[in-house]
Amino acid sequence: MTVDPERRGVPLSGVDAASPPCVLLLHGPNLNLLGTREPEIYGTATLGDHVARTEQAAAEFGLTIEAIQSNHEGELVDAIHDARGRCAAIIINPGAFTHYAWSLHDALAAFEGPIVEVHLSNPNAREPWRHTSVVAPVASGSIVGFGGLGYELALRAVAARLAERA
Ligand code: CA2
Repeated sequence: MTVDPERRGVPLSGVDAASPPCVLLLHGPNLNLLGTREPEIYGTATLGDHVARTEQAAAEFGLTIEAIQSNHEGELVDAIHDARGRCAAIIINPGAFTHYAWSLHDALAAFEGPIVEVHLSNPNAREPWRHTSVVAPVASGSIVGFGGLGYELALRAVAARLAERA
């Protein structure tokens, strides 16, 4: 693998070493509407803003971001499958799927790299039905309640985990 010496590169094993390691950034339902409604809960940044912020953090570590948003559970499952053996890590905000989509749990369980669950709001401080995450048990960790900063923190956590594995 070629690492830009100006960057804090993340060595990898088990993924395609020919190109810069990718991190799959997944977003679930309705998150395409960020910035248009409920700014008091989710802030004013758009999904594009969050992706750009994560890309910027990734560049520091010689990582690239592959960003996918879908309102369809099966498409997210397919994206996770497609990342196996190809992407180094996954950062996922599954939206409301967090609370009941066991297919995402199972797909993520079959992914070999670090997984970070991100939520803009703190679901544990909201309605009781948001207190359960079916993704958390198969994630390396969860970052909740810090708005867009959560994506940057997640990227740093991923880079640290990948460096440990090298
Ligand atoms: O806090 C988060 O990041 C959530 O994943 C956001 C989900 C919610 O179901 C989770 O409990 C916590 C909902 C995202 C809906 O976002 C919208 C944004 C603007 C307009 C409408 C929906």
